[in-house]
Amino acid sequence: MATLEIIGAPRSNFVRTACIACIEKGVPYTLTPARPHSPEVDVIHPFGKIPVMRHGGVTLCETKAICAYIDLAFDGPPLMPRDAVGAARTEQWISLVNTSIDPVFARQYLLAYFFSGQPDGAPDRARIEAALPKMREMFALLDRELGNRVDLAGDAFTLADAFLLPLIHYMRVMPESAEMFSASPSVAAWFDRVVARPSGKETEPPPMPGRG
Ligand SMILES: N[C@@H](CCC(=O)N[C@@H](CS)C(=O)NCC(=O)O)C(=O)O
Repeated sequence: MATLEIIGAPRSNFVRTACIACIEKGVPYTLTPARPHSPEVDVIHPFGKIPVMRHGGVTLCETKAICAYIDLAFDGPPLMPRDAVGAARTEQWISLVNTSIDPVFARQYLLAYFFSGQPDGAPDRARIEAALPKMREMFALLDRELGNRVDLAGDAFTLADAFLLPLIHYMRVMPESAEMFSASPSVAAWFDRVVARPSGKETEPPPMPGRG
């Protein structure tokens, strides 16, 4: 069978999640750099988003679906718990990250810095300021939750951690979110643990222009 191919930009948090899933599962993969809405992406994702995946005749889009395929099609440690409660808790946290946390941390806050749409490319301060109260609430939630457990959904690494890690990676380095990160000791301790795994180290993205 052909090598599994993840297609997307290495700086994308969702692309990194798919790569982490491959490494945690022990699945060899290649990462083919591609931007959203490029032809190789559009042919697989109906809305041109990254990552997309090819494995032999199987093509898939949407990170959670790609990760489910990686988890179920290969031998290796489970990325989702196989018991009902553990699986549901993991799904719950993936959903919270994807539908509430990513839209604020990445789509609102990070994009206001890096893809502000301002003519001079300057950060969109209004968008940033509007995100900050929501970000504070989310950091407080994560800090409470991660204070009770080793990993986001339980006491072992799961896909929930793979979805959150790439977002926190960027939160550590941007000015306002770095302050929130420093004031969240349980988030910081969790981040140090997950980023030290081979999947965290091997998928570290290139720094954003002007940032670590
Ligand atoms: N629901 C998608 C979201 C993926 C996503 O938003 N990827 C971003 C890059 S991090 C993207 O392709 N953005 C371009 C766009 O939304 O048009 C998934 O889980 O894979």
